[in-house]
Amino acid sequence: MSTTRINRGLYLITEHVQLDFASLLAITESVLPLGISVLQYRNKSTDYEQKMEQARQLQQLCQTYKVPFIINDDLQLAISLGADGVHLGRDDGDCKSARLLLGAQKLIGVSCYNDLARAEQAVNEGADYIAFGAMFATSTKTNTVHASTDLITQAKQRYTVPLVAIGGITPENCEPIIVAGADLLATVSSVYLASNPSDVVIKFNQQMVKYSS
Ligand code: TZP
Ligand code: MG
Repeated sequence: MSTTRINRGLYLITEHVQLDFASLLAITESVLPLGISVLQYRNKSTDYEQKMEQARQLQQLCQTYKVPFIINDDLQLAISLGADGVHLGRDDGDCKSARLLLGAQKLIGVSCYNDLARAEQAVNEGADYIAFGAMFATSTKTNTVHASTDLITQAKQRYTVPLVAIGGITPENCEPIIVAGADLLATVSSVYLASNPSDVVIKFNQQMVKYSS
C-alpha cells in the first residue's frame, strides 16, 4: 500500500468526449481549490503522445493544489509522468505487477464493478482503494454493470481500504451511497458537463460533510 493518504470526498475523473482540452483544463482549475480528493486523468480517444501532453498539464495543476493525480488504464504513462498512481480495470493488468513497477509509495486503485471476489484479490495484492459501480445509469461509459448500495455496505464490513463508488452519481442521488459507506464519490459528467461545475463540487462536499462521523 502507498504511503500517500487519500482523503474522503470527491474523486473527479476527466471528461474527453464532449469537452475540448482547454475547457477541461479551465474547469479543472476552477474546481481544484474547492476541495477535490483525487483527480484521475481518463482519456480513451487519443494517442499516447497527446495523453502525455494533457496529463502533464493536469499534473501541474494537481501539484499546485496538492491533489493526488492518478492515470486511468495506462501504467506506462503513469510511470513516465511520475504520477501519484494508476487506476486499473480488468483489462489493465493486475495490481501485483503494477506495484512491482510503480514502487511502494504510489497509489493503485482497482475497478471491482459489482464483484466482491475481485475486491478481495485487489485488497490482498495491496490496492490502495477499490471502486464499485455503476451505481446508477450513466452515458459516460458503455457496458457497465449495476452495483448496489448493499454491495458497498458489504465491502465496508470486509475491508478497511477506501471505497470509491462510481456511475451516474450526482449531489442529488449520492446520499444512500455515502450512508452505505463509500469514502469517495467518483464522477465525470455531473461536474464536467454541468453549467456550473463549482456549484456541483460544493454541493457534493456538503453531502460528504453531512455524513462524516
Ligand atoms: N466506470 C463505471 S461508470 C463510469 C466509469 C468510468 C462512468 C462514470 O461517469 P459519470 O458521468 O459520473 O456517470
Ligand atoms: Mg481501464
